[in-house]
Amino acid sequence: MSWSGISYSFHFLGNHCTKMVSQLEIAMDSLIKVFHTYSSKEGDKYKLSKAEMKSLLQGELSDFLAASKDPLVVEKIMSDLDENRDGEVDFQEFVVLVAALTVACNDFFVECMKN
Ligand SMILES: [Ca+2]
Repeated sequence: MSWSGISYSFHFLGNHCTKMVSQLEIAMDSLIKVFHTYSSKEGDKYKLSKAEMKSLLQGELSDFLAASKDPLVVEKIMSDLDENRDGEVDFQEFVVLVAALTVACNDFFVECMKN
C-alpha cells in the first residue's frame, strides 16, 4: 500500500471514530455483538450451537419463544436456519431469522397504524 493509501485509511478510521453513529449503525453493531456474546460460549466461536441458539432465543427473544406453544420450536428454527446443514448457525444464517422477524414486526406495525 502506498503512503497516500495508508494515510487515507487512517483518515477514514479517524473519521469513523469521531463521527456520530446512526441508528442503523447502532442496530447493526448490536446484532453483531449479540450474536458473538452467545456464539463464543462453546465450540466454534463464530457459530451458534443448538444450546447457544436456545440460550440466545431465551435471553433475547423470550416473548417470541413464549408465543409459540410448540415444544420443538428451537429444533425447528435451528433446522430452518442451518442452510449448509453443519448443525450450527453462522452469522449469515442468523441474520435471516432477524430479518424475517423484523419483517413480521413491521407488517404488524403497519397494520396498527392503519387502524
Ligand atoms: Ca450452519
